[in-house]
Amino acid sequence: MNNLKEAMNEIAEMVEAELKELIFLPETPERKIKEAMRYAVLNGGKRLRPFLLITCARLFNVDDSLSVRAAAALEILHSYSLVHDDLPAMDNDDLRRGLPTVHKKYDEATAILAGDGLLTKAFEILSDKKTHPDANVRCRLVNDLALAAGGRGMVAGQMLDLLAAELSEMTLAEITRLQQLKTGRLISYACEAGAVMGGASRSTFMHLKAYARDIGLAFQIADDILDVTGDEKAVGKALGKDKDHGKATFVSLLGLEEAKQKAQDLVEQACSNLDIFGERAYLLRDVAKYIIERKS
Ligand code: GRG
Repeated sequence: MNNLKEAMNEIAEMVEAELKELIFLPETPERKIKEAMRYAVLNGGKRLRPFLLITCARLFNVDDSLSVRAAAALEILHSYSLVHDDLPAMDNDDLRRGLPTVHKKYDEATAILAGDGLLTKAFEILSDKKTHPDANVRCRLVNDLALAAGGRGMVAGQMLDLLAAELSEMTLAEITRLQQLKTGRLISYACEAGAVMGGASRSTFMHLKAYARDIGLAFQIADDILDVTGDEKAVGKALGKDKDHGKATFVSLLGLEEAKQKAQDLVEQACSNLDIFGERAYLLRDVAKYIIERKS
């Protein structure tokens, strides 16, 4: 696991530097929007999605100078989703990553605009020649992210999540679909984009996709477990909200022990999809385990 920690830190630093360059502060009157965008993106975070993207891309010998841009784009889009999710109209959270949420630090209108700015910035980066020399690859990166994040992906999942607050009963299959859309699709994108950038064969791509689907679900189960057993300081946000709102989660449906077992089974299943890469995929195996053991 030490290797994993080092590798995660190395990639987080690389991505941090890229993010600072990509969202620079202009000396113009609208500087405040860039400040809010930087605040949303540069305030910590595990940088899990960038780690997955760059580590998968390395399996195909993609140069880090290219994959770091795609990874930054994905992290920027992820940050937008958190900014909007925290708004009073959605989850109404005051804390994120242990700091005031963007609408608390600035104001609601600025937080909405910062989210909009981040969302569009992600596509600006992906469509730029500097991200990949092949226009077909850039187009695929853009199209796949639009599908993963939009009304057939994360946004659909968020809609289901809002509707779920009004439903008293949800089945395991319904919760699974909701979470696969809300959090799973972006995690899958991370792995898939690495493979797309590296021109992976269809079968290799499908193995990574299957790995990503399983760790995405395991990630969400771990999140539900943290909501019940986690430490607010370590997690950096208010916990226990799902229970307070009577929302169905993997823990409420399965119970704590079964939820832990399911996450464990998913990680094992995920890792079996990495056999084709042999030893080279050790970091992906380690990060799958980390996902369910994390404290934040
Ligand atoms: C507003 C369109 C829209 C979507 C929001 C992702 C999301 C959809 C909401 C976040 C709500 C939430 C807390 C989901 C649980 C899983 C999750 C995405 C946690 C945050 O991701 P991490 O743990 O965060 O990777 P860091 O801070 O490490 O980047």
